Amino acid sequence: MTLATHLDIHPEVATALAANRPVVALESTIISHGMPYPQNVETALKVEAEVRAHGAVPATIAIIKGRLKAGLTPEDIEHLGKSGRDVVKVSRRDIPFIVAAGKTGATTVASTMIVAHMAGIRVFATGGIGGVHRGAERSFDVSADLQELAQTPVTVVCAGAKSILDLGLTLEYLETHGVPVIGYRTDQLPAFFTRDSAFGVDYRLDEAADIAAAMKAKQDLQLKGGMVVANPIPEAFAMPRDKIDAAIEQALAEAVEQKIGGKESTPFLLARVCELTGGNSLAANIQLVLNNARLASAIAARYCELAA
Ligand code: PSU
Ligand code: MN
Repeated sequence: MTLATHLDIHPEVATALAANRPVVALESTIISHGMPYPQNVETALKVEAEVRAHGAVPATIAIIKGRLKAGLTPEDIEHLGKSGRDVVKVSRRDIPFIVAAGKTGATTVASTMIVAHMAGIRVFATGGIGGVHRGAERSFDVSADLQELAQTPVTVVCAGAKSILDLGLTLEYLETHGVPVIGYRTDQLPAFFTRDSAFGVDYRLDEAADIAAAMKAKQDLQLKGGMVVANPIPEAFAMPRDKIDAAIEQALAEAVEQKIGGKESTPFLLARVCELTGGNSLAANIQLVLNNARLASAIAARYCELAA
């Protein structure tokens, strides 16, 4: 039994990897649980096209009928988007059960990193990472994404994290586990819909080549784990902070009222914030993912040059 027993690398992805050409991993929980249909499918396909337009090969990751997939067909993406929350949200702990049962699952940041690493992909673009939830001192709700970043060598390009989370505690957790947070052309941690927050980043790097060089150094030194690259939402799509904050406060209050917990917590909060802020937040969400796809493509290309 080897990895290959369970993993299907799309031929286009496999060819690119073998030739040391840039590949960017993309997640599927954002498709099934992070956005409504049909915008989720349209966005997933647009993000793949954006990666291609920037010289890299996209590898959207999911589990399809028990097979780990690095690279999906448009039909797979349509199915994941249309089924929405009927598709299981799969984080690290869930993988063996979905594989053993031959089921289909949408991969989170954590499980996407795992499959990307199995396939040999170094760079991954998404919207926002999971983190330490507000009130975690009582709920212990800390996303498995953070622990994955501590152990799996994949660079995750995101727009920071939504303030449904406790951003300060999230940074503390990452620091404890040796995960650097890089600000791309910013000194501040972006908070997904807004370009800044009350928090700084660990390192500001202004060029994709500098990020690739840090990845290469980490790899050469055999330091385990990945990196977070925080890429602020483009100015034109950033949202007024008070609007977002009000929606987040309401969503958090409803979650407490309805006793939402465990793996349902994040999808519930994301969906409510989206509903409460209307179409604007969805449009912003789509734009920031596209922006991250562009930066991830550039980082992947620069990393390939260093590895050549
Ligand atoms: N944050 C977002 N959009 C998302 C997610 C988080 O702004 O789609 C998804 C990602 O797949 C992330 C997951 O890995 O939620 C985290 O879930 P949890 O907090 O249950 O670990
Ligand atoms: Mn959680």
